[in-house]
Amino acid sequence: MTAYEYARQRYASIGIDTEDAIRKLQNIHISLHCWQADDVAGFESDGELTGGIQATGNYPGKARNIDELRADILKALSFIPGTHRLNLHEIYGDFKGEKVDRDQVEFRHFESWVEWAMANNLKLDFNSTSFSHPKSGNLSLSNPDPEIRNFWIEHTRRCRAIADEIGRRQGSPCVMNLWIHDGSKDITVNRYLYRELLKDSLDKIFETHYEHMKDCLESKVFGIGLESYTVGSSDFYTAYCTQHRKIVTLDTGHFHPTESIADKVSALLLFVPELMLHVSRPVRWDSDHVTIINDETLDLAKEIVRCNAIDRVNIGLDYFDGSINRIGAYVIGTRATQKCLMQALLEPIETLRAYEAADKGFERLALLEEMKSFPWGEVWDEFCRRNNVPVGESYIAEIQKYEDEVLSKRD
Ligand code: RNT
Ligand code: ZN
Repeated sequence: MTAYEYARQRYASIGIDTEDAIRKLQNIHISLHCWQADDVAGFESDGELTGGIQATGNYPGKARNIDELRADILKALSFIPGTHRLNLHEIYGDFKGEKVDRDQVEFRHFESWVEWAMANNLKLDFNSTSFSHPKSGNLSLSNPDPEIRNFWIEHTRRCRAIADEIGRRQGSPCVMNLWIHDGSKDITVNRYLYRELLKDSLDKIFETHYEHMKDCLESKVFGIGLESYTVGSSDFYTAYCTQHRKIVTLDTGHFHPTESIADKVSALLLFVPELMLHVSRPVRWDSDHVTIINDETLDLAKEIVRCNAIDRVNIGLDYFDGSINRIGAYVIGTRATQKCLMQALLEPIETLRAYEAADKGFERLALLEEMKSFPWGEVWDEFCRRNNVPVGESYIAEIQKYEDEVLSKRD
């Protein structure tokens, strides 16, 4: 009997069909964030990263141009089972040496991305970019200066049009995330005004209705150098998205450290159409460490499955660790997210719910504990095998090889 066969029988003994879990996981497409490959630099300018975010580490081999970035993404994907999506930021356009300001960007700057993605069986998602620009300052869409605010409104409107065209061409809606860094470092006495301006900017941005893209809005607690006030807070966007039927983006690093992101899934899905996730691993702050299997990621995956919401939750990653091999970082984080989903899909939910309904607290807790040592890893290995990607740790050597042959030759 193979290890998988044993696992299949063990799960069957508690009424779980591992084949069904494998089928479902095959249909979950993770949106890989393009910005792990180059520490959020992009191809627009050589300017520094601003907007209160920071990629730490100086590991050699980061992608320096569009060809290297694409090669790195494909390399990472070769170690990740399933078919996935790539999440682009506006600053990753194919500008071909042209200086294209953010209020000038057009679909043509992303046409080669769409062609490349289609040739590689990838779908694209999109993000407007408020940071790393001379007009970023501390306030963009909430700036009282009409010239600056209108600049960012125009940028974001154009990004929605680009996302719509991407979605139309790829035959799958392009999910466009809107995160802005707007905030302030110290005590702020005009909080209402900036939020009023942001609300007005959003209303203007969303005036056009599109068929092939989906809007989502991402909140945050604070940024570096913007510690005291964030215009786009969680309350602000929860209210806005509820009122306007927009998608809420939950970045797992954007809440107070003891807040459960998993618990937000059922609360929000009663009021907004869908969720977008930026799965990350905050260490003490929104440090954007590589996602791993931990209680937070597992709880989140379980809540998605328990809410029967796989079709209403768009799962993306968002971390930028420049201190380790960046392709390895993609592989670890994506596989970890999928492994958490695998465990969630193998949960005996009906039995657990029956215990709960009957007030059988001991039985519920005992089964949850026993599930932790069930052979889910064998089911995961089988999933990898069927997808022709390395099983277990064997990708470590392959990534080392890519580092020796390709990454170490950069710089
Ligand atoms: C920043 C947000 C945002 C960014 C990307 C680059 O705190 O998480 O999602 O990480 O837009
Ligand atoms: Zn994020």
